[in-house]
Amino acid sequence: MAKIISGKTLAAQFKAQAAQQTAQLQEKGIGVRLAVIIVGENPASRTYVKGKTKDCAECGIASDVIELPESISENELLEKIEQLNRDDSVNGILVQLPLPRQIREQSVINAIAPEKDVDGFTDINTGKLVSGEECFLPCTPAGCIEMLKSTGVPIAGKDAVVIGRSNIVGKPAALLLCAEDATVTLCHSRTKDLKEKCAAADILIAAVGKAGFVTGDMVKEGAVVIDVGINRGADGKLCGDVVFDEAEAKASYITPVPGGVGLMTRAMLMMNTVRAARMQAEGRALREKGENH
Ligand code: L34
Repeated sequence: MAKIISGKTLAAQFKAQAAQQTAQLQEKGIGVRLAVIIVGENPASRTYVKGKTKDCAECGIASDVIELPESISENELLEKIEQLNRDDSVNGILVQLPLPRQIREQSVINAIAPEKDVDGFTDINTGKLVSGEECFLPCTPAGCIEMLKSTGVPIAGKDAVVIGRSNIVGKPAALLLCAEDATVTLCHSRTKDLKEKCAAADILIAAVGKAGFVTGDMVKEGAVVIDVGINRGADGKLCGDVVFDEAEAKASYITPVPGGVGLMTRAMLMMNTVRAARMQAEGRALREKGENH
């Protein structure tokens, strides 16, 4: 039987750290603020955004939720982002995805000032991630890595398989694992012999978006299994991509859904937001010093 990696416990630790750092900034008169833009009525997005603002409140981070109508044009959305870019009291900007069809997601994301891109989704941030420069790490993959590290099982030299090649999870997760010296296989809908590849993985990250996708025969004995999926099962209950009972029987460690990666995504967002505030305050202090010379 696998040990459970509790997203709840680990997220609480990171949130406590974020709260402490926020308090330290506040003592110096520096506030921490996150602006979240949500477009339309997607109920899942609403739930996730609610979770994010709840975490902000717990960490002493101010949050603004900007609700915009489904019918909004790309230009109107870009204008809103530019306004937030100019507002020095806003440290982090997050545009909750997915966006309605008439809007090009990546052009909206790239409008966010890179120093406020606490999701780590802009091309500038992604480019830095690829070249190993310091940057804001995308929250979900960063959360996966922290969950792996929390087990104490070394990542270096391990065979890691990531299922799913999305820009927000699969691709950056593969890059982060690579940076941790794992040997990474990035699998997707066109991968051949997927079951065999998964069954050979020491670390298996499932980010498919299909309930029941990863079955017990795809899990290596003793593997660490990270389930990024959040699906509604036939019974209406929240579930991951992994058939939990089957995988749990073989894995050494496994993450639950709910109570797993989703909570870590939110905790990593808190860490990124405090970091953004600190870096922006340092930048301002440096500029002011420069101006006085
Ligand atoms: N821009 N869009 C942007 N950034 C993100 O990082 C996200 N993501 C994904 C969707 N779109 C995004 C999220 O925030 C997924 N995601 C997310 C965030 C929080 C949770 C799940 C996904 C979460 O809190 N999950 C809880 C249960 C939530 C429920 O009851 O539905 C859990 O325990 O898994």
